Amino acid sequence: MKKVGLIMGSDSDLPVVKKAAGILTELGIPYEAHVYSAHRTPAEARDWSLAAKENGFGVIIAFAGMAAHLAGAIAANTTLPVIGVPCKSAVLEGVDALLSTVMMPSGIPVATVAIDGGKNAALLAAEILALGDDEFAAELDERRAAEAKAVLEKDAAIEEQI
Ligand code: RP5
Repeated sequence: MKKVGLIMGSDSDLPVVKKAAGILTELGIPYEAHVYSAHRTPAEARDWSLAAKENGFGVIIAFAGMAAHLAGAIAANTTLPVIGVPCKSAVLEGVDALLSTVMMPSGIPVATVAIDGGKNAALLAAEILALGDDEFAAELDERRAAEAKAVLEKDAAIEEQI
């Protein structure tokens, strides 16, 4: 299976990155994580993105806060699917990063998930990889069914209490 690249703008984004890494580990998807900033280390972010496809990556998840240009800067250098995760900051609670990540000009797409949405980013990456792997797609269907069952069990438990 192709790898997922987890690129964060700062090591302060690590708690959100770990949410994604946990899901990828559960699903058996190989990944690599790096700290490359669109602003502080633009050359490294560019070089990694340019080589990502030939280095065996299938999807890239970019995590950044504040004036978050990382996902767009990566997407500018590859046609691999790029998922952007806006990370919460102290001042504007992540709305700054959400708008910076989601409002890409046409031509360079970034699939943006919720603020601090590391888990959904990993699940979306898994669904993209599953497009070319029927067996893995069936695993994702089973996982979804198990989660639905757990919700219905909670529904039954609530009905007994109220
Ligand atoms: C962004 O600035 C990073 O992605 C991080 O979310 C934010 C703050 O970075 P630090 O000042 O904590 O390194 O580039």
